[in-house]
Amino acid sequence: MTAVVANGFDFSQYLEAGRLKVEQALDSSLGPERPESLREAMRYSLLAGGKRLRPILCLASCELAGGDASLALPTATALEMIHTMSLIHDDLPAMDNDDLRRGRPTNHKVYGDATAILAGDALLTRAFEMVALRSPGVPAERLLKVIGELSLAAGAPGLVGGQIVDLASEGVEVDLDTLEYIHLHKTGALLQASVLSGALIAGADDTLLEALRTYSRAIGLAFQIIDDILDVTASSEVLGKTAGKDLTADKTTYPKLLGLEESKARAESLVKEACGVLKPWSDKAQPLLALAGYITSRDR
Ligand code: GRG
Repeated sequence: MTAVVANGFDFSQYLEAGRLKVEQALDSSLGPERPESLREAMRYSLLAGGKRLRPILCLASCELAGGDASLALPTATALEMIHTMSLIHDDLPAMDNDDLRRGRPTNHKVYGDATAILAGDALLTRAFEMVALRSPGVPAERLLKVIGELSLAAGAPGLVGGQIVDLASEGVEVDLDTLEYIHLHKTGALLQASVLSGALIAGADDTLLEALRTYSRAIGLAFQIIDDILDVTASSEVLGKTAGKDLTADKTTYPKLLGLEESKARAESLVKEACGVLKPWSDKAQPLLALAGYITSRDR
């Protein structure tokens, strides 16, 4: 990625430093799972790379709220665990039935369906363990709020609800409202929880939390619009997952409803809205502002 430097803030460097911090934390987050086959399947998907956007958003928002990012690191790993489990389950034959993820064969292709389901289950429950039992130094009432946000984002009010509507929408005409519902739940909910949980750990006040709620809703929707666009414009090699999947599965997408140009314009306008609400925090918000821009400029 080319260096993006604004007001002395080097975003490429920030992103890479955040990614390395998260990779290290993820590497040491598992153990002592038994049997070894379960541990291996969990590690296979958790340590397969990925942009690590959710944990980085969490750390950035903790810092914006005046917190020490290291206190948010266990929650940041928890977010990546929930995200990874959702990818493992999404790729199963009963769901999107895919064989390529993060540039490698999907979890069930390597370990079989049963182990993939259980590795996902173990990652999901480990995520809550990370917050409840492995977050030293954070007051219990803040952790409780984080657990609440993660529960809402992962369950029926979030990812699960979005996924159900998404699966039910294959091969049928879907209007823009339904598509927005799918995107906000299937993808937006966890991105929102990433931003909010970092701020909650830092003890953010209601004004900042409300601004971050608006910011994260907008970037969550923009993220999935760009995902829809990349599905038709990028290659499987670059994406690390099967390109053109939405077309094959006969899914309604933003490009299908609005065309490529208008979809891109909508994503950009959402990012503008997201950045607008953080204006009062200007300098301290540089990482979150740059992360919002990255969402529309990314190529994978
Ligand atoms: C969480 C209990 C629970 C169940 C999961 C399977 C399922 C229910 C939901 C599917 C959610 C899903 C796969 C949404 C797609 C989100 C998305 C855009 C993924 C790609 O995210 P990136 O681009 O991927 O951040 P990397 O690999 O970079 O992390």
